[in-house]
Amino acid sequence: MDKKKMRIMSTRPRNAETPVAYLRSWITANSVFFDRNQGQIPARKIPLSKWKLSVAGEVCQPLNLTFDQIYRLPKVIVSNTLECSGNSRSLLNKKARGNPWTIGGVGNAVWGGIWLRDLLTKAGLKEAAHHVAFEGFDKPLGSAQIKFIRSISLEKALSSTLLAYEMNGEPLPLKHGYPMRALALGWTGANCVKWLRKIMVLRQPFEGFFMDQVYRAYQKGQEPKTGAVMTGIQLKSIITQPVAGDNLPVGPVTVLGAAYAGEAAVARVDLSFDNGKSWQAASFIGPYEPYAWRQWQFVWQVPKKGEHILLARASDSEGRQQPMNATWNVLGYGNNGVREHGVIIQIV
Ligand SMILES: Nc1nc2c(c(=O)[nH]1)N[C@H]1C(S)=C(S)[C@@H](COP(=O)(O)O)O[C@H]1N2
Ligand SMILES: [Mo]
Repeated sequence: MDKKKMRIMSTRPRNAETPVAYLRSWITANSVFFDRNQGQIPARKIPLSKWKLSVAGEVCQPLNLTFDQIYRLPKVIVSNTLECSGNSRSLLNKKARGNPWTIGGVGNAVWGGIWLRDLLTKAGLKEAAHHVAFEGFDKPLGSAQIKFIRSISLEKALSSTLLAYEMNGEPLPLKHGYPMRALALGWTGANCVKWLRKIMVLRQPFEGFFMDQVYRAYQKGQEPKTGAVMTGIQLKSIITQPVAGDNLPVGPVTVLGAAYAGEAAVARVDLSFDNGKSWQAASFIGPYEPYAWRQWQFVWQVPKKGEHILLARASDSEGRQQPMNATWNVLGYGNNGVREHGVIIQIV
C-alpha cells in the first residue's frame, strides 16, 4: 500500500486524500484513491462464500444472491469520477465543519459490475416503489452505532446506477467496498454505499442520520432535514500543476488540470491569469467519457516576475458555467468556486 503518499486527515475512521500529483492522470490508481469513511473499514475481505446481497421491500420477488449469481449477470464497464460531497471544504473562505479536504477528495476509475436495474427488474417492482436504499456492513463507530444507509430515487436507480465489483481492472479493493459497492454515476460519494449487503426498495426516502442530518446543504439556524440532499456532482475545474507556492522561472509554464460535471459533460475550460478579467481556452487531452473527468492543459507564457493567481473555470454541455464563488453551507458541501480553487504561484 502507498499509505505514505496519502494525506491522512483521520485514522478512526480513516479519511485520507489523494495528493495533487496523483490527480494528473485520467485514472486514479487504486492505491492512492481517496478514502472516506464514517465507520470502520472491515479488517479483512469477507470470504465470498459468506457474502450475500439481498433485495427486499417493495418488490414482487425478494432476492438473496450469492456473488457467483451476480457475477453471471451481464457485466458492464463504466468510467466514473467519484467525489466526496465535502471535497474542497478547507478552501472555503468561511470555515465549515468536517474533514479539511483540499482538492484530493476526488478520483476517477473504470468500474466493472452490473446495472442495478437488472437486479430490480429481476425482483420486479411494486407500484409503491419510489426509492432505493443501500446498506453497508461496515461497523459503525461511536456509541450510537448508526449504520451507513443511504437511499436514492428510483429514477436514478433505474437509469444510471452500477453495482461495482471491480475497480480499474482489479477486484474492488477492501477499503473501497469489497466485494461490492453502489455507484450512482455522477453523484457524490455518499450516494455510493460500500460493502453493500442489502438493497431495500422503499415508498419514501430512507430516514436516518446519514440521510437527514448530513449530506444536506443547510444554513445556520436551519433544520438540516430541510436542506437539499447532495446528489449530482457540481461542475468544477481543478488545477493540478503548478501547485500553490511553486517558484517558477519566467518562460512557458504548462498548466494542467481536470474538470468534471457529474451527470453532465464538460464542454470547455477557460483560464485567467488576470484575476478574471480575460479568459483563454484550455485544450483537452485524453479520454472523454460520460461521468468521467476531462484532463486539460494550457501553455502559459508568463509575462513578468512576481505573484500570479491562476484561475480555471469550467462550462458544461448544458451551457452552465462554474460559479466564481462557492455557495456556503454549514457542512461546506459542494465547493466548486473558481476563486476558491485559484492557485497562487511566484515567478522568480
Ligand atoms: N458503507 C459505507 N459506504 C460509504 C461510506 C461509509 O462510510 N460507509 N462513505 C461514503 C462517502 S461519504 C464517500 S465520499 C464514499 C468514498 O468512497 P471511497 O472511500 O471508495 O473513495 O463512500 C461512501 N460510501
Ligand atoms: Mo463523502
